[in-house]
Amino acid sequence: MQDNAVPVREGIAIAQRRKLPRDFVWGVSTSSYQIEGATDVDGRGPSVWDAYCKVPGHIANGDTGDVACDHYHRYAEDIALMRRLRVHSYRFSVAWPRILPTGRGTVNEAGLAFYDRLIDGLLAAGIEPWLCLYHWDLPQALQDEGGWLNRDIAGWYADYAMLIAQRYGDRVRRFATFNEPSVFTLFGYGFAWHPPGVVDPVALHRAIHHVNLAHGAGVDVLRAHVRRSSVGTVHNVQPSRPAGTRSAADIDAAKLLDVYWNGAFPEPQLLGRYPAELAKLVEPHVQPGDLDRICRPVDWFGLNHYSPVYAKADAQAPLGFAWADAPADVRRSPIGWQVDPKAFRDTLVDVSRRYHLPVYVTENGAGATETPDSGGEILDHERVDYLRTYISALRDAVAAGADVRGYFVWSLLDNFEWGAGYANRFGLVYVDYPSQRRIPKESAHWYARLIRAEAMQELE
Ligand code: IFM
Repeated sequence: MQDNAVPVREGIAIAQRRKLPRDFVWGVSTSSYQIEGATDVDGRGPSVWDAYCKVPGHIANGDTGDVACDHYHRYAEDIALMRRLRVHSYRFSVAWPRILPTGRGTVNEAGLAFYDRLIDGLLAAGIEPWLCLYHWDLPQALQDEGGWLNRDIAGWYADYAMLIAQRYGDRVRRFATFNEPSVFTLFGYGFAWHPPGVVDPVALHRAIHHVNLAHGAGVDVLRAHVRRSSVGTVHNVQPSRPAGTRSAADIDAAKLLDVYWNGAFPEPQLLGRYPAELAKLVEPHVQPGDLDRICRPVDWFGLNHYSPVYAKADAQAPLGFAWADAPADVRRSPIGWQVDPKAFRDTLVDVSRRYHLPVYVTENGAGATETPDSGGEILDHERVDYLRTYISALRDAVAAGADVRGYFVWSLLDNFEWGAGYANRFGLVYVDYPSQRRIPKESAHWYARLIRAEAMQELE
């Protein structure tokens, strides 16, 4: 154990100092492309990520999601793991091209049946499914028709939401329309780090608006067709800070990143307006009535939060700022992300006050590059420490008045971490990819003990 690490049992006591609301939800999150594999099995159509991964240089080590954690075939084992963790809820995403191989039109019954099995297995294990409709794996066929740049996509998405509501709405009531819309739009159209891999500010603003329109259309469908539905969106919200020299220009760069990262989706969706800096840029793509179509009533705010993000001035950059790493003088995780639980606490308080919605932390966790020790164990003390201090910060936020109702660790399993491939591991459970063996890490045992201890407290 490291010198400064808190022993695990004491860690639970510290993480438990303040009481959380009754019925607080403890869960874990994953997403389809990152874990399912089976990309050409049982009629699944190609997604934009299948194509993007095949281009040399896009993904570290040439990795792809072709096999990933083979969750498509091993979902029952993964549900059993969640049972051992004692989680109440599991947030997963549906792969749009698995149930609609070309994005619209012909339905793939085998794909629908997979999520039936998953949902039924979760319910049988006493775990509530939280279904996210979009975690970035757009059907390639829709991309070929313009993808998020085609305004018709709001209707295509609404039809997809209808299929989901009609098929699963008898067993699922928790739905997220999107996961981190600001990430896939900014990285896809602003930095070319995600598909479709272009740098085009006009396209970025168009895509932002169409994703917002799709969100509004999806909310309406889910609310109308699922009894007792509980609908939200999963936003990533993190303070945006200036890197580089921290000059006035860097400060402006950080403010601009903040607009794209933290404002472009929650503000139109929940406040009915684009942030002032964005309004002019989005305007050419907006039609009368659009903001009413986007700003629909939702039930909760899904917050993904890991660490502050950084920007620096770059006069040559198409968006007027460049992405930056966290400075060397701040505390950082093994993959270089800043560790700052106070920023998490402040974000929770801020989001809760600003949007007046119950907040569920739908992702939080720590990445590392780890291997089992000689005894075959993964003693991930740094992750335990991260989770302990972030959960403690969450309690501080609740004590300060934030309405936080749940917390989901990212992630259940090590998985395909987008451009970083399989090198960055975020799981509570280690995946030995060649054998697909799952090995719960120390953090998994810690989390299970925390959930049990919380349940005991609720009984007191
Ligand atoms: O793996 C991702 C996930 O897909 C979206 N949120 C951040 C995670 C860690 O980078």
